[in-house]
Amino acid sequence: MQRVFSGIQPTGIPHLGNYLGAIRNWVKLQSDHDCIFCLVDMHSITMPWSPEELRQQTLGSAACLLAAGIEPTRLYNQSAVSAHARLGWIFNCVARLGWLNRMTQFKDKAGKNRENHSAGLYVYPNLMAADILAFHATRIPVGDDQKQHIELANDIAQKFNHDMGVDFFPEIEAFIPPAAARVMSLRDGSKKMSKSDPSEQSRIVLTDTADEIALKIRRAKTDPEPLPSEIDGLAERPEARNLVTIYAAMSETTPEAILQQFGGEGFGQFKSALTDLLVAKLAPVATETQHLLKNKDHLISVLRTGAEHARSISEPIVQEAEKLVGFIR
Ligand code: AQP
Repeated sequence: MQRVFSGIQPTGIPHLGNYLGAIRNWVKLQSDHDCIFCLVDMHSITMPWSPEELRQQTLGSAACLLAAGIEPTRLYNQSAVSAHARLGWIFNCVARLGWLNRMTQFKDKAGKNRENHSAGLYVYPNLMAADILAFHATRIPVGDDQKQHIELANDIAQKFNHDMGVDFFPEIEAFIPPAAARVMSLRDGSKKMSKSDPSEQSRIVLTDTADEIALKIRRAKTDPEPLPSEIDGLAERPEARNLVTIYAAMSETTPEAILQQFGGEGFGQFKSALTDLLVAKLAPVATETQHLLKNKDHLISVLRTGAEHARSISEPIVQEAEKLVGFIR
C-alpha cells in the first residue's frame, strides 16, 4: 500500500479551498492508502503568529478534519514528533541556497520586504521535504502551487542518497487530484481563497452556519451579465468562473455540465442553488466540528495518539538518516 503524507497549516479555520483542494480528497485516499495527515504547526510560525491563536487554531483545525471524515489515528500535530525538526535540520545542510532562491512561494509570501522575514520562511521547503521523507511517503496530494516544493524534496533526497552513497530516500510523486480546482476569493476572483485574507467575506469556512454560507454567497462578487452556456464565455469573468468551478467541484461534475444547466440565467437562481448545495454538504461538518470543540481534552488526546503512531513510523527512518550522516546516539 502506498504511503501518503499531507499537511495543512493551522493558521485559521480550514476553508472551502482547503476542503475541495485537499481535505475531501484526503478522506477518500484513506480507503486504499496508508495515510498520515499532519497539522503543520511548525510551518505556521514561519510567519508572524500569536501563541494563543495557534493553540486554538490547531484544535479548531483538528476538529474540522475529524468532522470531515479524517480517521483519528492518522492525525497529529507536527511539533509533537521530533523527527520533523531533526530531519529538517539535516536537509538544511543538504539543500543548496541556489535551490531555495528559486522557490516562488517564498518570493510571493515575502514580497518586496525580504530582509524582514524569518529565516524559517526561507527554509520552509526543507522542512516540508523532511515532513514527507521522514515517513518514506511516496504519494503527496498537493495543490498545484506546491509542485515546485515536491521537486525540491526530490532534489534533496537525491543529493542525500548520492552524498551518503546509499539508496535510502525514495522518489516522491506529487499527486494533484483532478478535481483540485483552485478556489478563489469570493471578493476577488484573481486571488486564491486563503485563511489569511483579512476579509471574512472572502471565504467560506468549515464552521460556517447555513445562514453564514447563504450570506457569503449572496454577497459574493459577480458581474451583471447572465451566465454563459459555453466555458469560453467565462474566460474574462474570474468571479463568475470561480462560482461555477465551486459548484462543479462540490457536485463532482464539470463546469461545462453546470453551464448547460444554468447558461443564460442571471446569478440569482444560480447562487440560490449553490447555497443549497454548500449547505447540504458543509453544514453537517460544521455541526460536528462545534460538537468536537466542546471537548478540547478529547481533541488533545486524539492528537497525542496520532503523534504516537507517527513516531512509530518516522523514528526508525530518521534514526537511520542520523546514523548515515555520522551522528552518534
Ligand atoms: N484556495 C485554494 N484552493 C484549492 N486548494 C487550496 N489549498 C489551500 N488553499 C486552496 C490547499 O489546501 C492544502 C492545505 O493548505 P495550507 O493551509 O497548508 O496552506 P496554504 O495553501 O497556504 O493555505 P491558505 O489558506 O492560503 O493559508 P495561509 O493563508 O495561512 O497561507 C494544500 O494542499 C493547498 O494546496
